[in-house]
Amino acid sequence: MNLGTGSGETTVVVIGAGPTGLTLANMLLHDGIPCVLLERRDREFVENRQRAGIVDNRVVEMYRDWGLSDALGGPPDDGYLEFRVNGERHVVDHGALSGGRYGRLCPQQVLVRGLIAHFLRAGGDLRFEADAVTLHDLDGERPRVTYLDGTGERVTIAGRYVAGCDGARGASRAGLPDGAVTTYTYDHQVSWMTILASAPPPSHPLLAVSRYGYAAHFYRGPQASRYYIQCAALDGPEDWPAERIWRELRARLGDEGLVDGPIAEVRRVDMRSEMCEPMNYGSLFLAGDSAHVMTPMGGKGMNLAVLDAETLALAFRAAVRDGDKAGLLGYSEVCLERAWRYQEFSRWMLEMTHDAGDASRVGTFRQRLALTRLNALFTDSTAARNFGQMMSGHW
Ligand code: RFL
Repeated sequence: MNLGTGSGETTVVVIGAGPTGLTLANMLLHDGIPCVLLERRDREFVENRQRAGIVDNRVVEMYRDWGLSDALGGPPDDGYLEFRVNGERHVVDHGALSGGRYGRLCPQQVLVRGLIAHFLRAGGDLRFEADAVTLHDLDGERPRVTYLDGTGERVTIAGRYVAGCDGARGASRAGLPDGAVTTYTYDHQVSWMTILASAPPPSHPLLAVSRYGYAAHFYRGPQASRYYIQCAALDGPEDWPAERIWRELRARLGDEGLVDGPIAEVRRVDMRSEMCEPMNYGSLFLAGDSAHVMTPMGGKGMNLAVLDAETLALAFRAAVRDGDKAGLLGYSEVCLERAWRYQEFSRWMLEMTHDAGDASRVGTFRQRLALTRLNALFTDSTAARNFGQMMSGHW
């Protein structure tokens, strides 16, 4: 049988070159464990996909420990987060509250570019435009992955393990047999318009609680910002022309002097969470967004995703080098415990920042609860310290 050019054998087939797959593949390469990384899109697309913007301290330390610090760009995060409550400023110094643990303002596409460069420099096997990726024989000891290469030729890679790092709608989840995992989904009943613009970033990440609805403003580069504006569930970008965006941002941020700029992207994002249990089936291990989706609130999705990659890399190292499978057996439990903790944090912040502003959505009772929660963050040192620890990723 002609297996196709590029067909062959490896130890781990990693599917998806987002932050999770690239982190895992770099760690495997570091440990000398053969792997092939398959990505559906082309390199330019992957390197320019803009999403997250903050790498927390725990993840900064993780990359340092694996010799991957060169993949991180962007300035250090000074550890300040501003809550603006109906125009009133409250700056929380979560860096100090976590004991001096600072992250990086590193946009996701910058991290992805850095991880790709590191992997290729180290001689990694990364195949872009791998179409129709399909998983086979996952319940045996010799799983295979097939795909169509850029010329349309079918390629087969046999491995010992498959790492599904291809997001919630990738081939890995689709390749699971019915009933292999249970998926829990939750609709938070909140939607945002997310806006990317060439406009000055704020001096600190800024979350605005307001009677007009939630808004936020984040760094995405020296002259680039991301904004979030809470919007109606059925709104589309066409309902948000530039003039409305800047008017609403000025009202919600309580800043008439907010400097605007050319808008590059307007998109609606619905706040949804998703959890898959367990995170493995046979020789397949899910990691990152393929196993759990968080809302962007709290900025934890990417940070959580790449922590899965490290847990899995350590488990593969023990299994492949020493024949010790305990890490793989415990992988799902360890990751799920962390993921539920992050989901809880994200939901806690979502309620606090959205319910405290506009009482017409949740009623006055819940508004008061949310304001009490916010106030505790500003006045209660234990609550503030807990928050600082979650922000840094150390808890
Ligand atoms: P990714 O980044 O989706 O990468 C998956 C990769 O797999 C590829 N792929 C396939 N490859 C081969 N075959 C297939 N069939 C494939 N199907 C898909 C894809 O092309 C892609 O390259 O998942 P990964 O690596 O697990 O990383 C997860 C993060 O991307 C995600 O958690 C964050 O972006 C979430 N997130 C945020 N996280 C934070 O930590 N802080 C933030 O501030 C933050 N803001 C955000 C966010 C997500 C957002 N979106 C997507 C709603 C803001 C937004 C707007």
